[in-house]
Amino acid sequence: MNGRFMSDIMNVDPEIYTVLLNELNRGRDGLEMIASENYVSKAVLQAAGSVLTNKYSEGYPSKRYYGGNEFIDIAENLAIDRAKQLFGAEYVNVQPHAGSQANMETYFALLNLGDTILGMSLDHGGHLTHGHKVNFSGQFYKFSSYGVDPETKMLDMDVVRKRALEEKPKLILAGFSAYSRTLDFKAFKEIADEVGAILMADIAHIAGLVAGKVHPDPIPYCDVVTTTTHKTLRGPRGAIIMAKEAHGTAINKAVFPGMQGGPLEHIIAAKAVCFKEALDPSFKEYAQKVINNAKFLADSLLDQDAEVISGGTDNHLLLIDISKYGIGGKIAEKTLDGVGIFTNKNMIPFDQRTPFDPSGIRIGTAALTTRGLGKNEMIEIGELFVQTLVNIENKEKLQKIKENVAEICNNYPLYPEFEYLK
Ligand code: DSN
Repeated sequence: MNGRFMSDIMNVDPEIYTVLLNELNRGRDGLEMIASENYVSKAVLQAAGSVLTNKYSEGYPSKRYYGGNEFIDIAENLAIDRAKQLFGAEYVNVQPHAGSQANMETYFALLNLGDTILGMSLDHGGHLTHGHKVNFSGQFYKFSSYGVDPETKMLDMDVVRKRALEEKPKLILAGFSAYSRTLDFKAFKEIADEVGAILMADIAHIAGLVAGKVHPDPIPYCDVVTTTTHKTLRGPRGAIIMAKEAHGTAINKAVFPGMQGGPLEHIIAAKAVCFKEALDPSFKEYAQKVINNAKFLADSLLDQDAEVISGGTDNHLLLIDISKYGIGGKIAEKTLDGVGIFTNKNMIPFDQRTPFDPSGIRIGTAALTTRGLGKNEMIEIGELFVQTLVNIENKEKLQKIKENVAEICNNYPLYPEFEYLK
């Protein structure tokens, strides 16, 4: 992406050009701490913005319903082979458009409608597709749940086992979108075997940490593993499904023609680029730094007497109970946004408030680590985070915090080479 490319958009569609420019500048001027976001490389962006968007490729490599896929097949096979190598998976489908679709397609492949799934309670960190009543998952399948311990706010595998013995699920789901500790996949596998359940992991949040070998590996234990590709894995917005070879045919059919039509081959090419980048030894260093930064940030927050759920983190994210500041998540998120600290409001375990204005703020370190920030900045950001929530009514203080945030941002420019035209 260079100035000339952007000048086409500027001439053809100034309104969209302005959106792109403003979004780039918004990112440049703030600290991206939404735990599910990251900054992709220019190589990933180029693949995602490529001519592959022009092509129909329904089917799979060498078995397409349209001609002219000889180059598309190369890209999709590269994506599959690299994902297999990266995660050590027997089978990979790189076509799911997003994490929700990947989960939907997995349930569709392996279950009958109405079957029981045991997953993490949504209030305790599970995801919408893990059984929320307004989501397809909660409407088409019978979900039951396990949650975190009221004291430690961590998963207790004895409780998971008890729930599995009670519910006799057809599938046990290990995964979350807001839990800051590692999952014991071996223990999940033992429970699944004991009750005769399929074991599925949704590693959307931690895929980059798993790929970087700094998080316990679900692949040896699980029948199926789904993940998005754009969070800690740092690829384009999309998803993949990994599985034991025996499930491959059913999953392929569930993805196409079961749930999807034409695959997004420009995004699949961008996934291939992302997997190549993640196979580079430098990605291991990145993944370790993400975890180190999360721990530095947790320590800084704890030093400011913030209520960090479960007392810390083992991965890239942190959940903060903000009740003690006398505000809800909605105003906290808005005020943090105003000083340039981008986060999202989130339910905390046993939350007494609503999802629209919960008691928690979720933060993560994947994007800031990509941007190059380290220990010193994490310590400072922990202080600025708490100072913002303590001074929610103090405009002068908030302005000062905003200036501090701007200084950090200026020291770590985002996409500095982009020649966006003004
Ligand atoms: N919406 C994502 C997250 O923020 O965790 C999960 O899909």
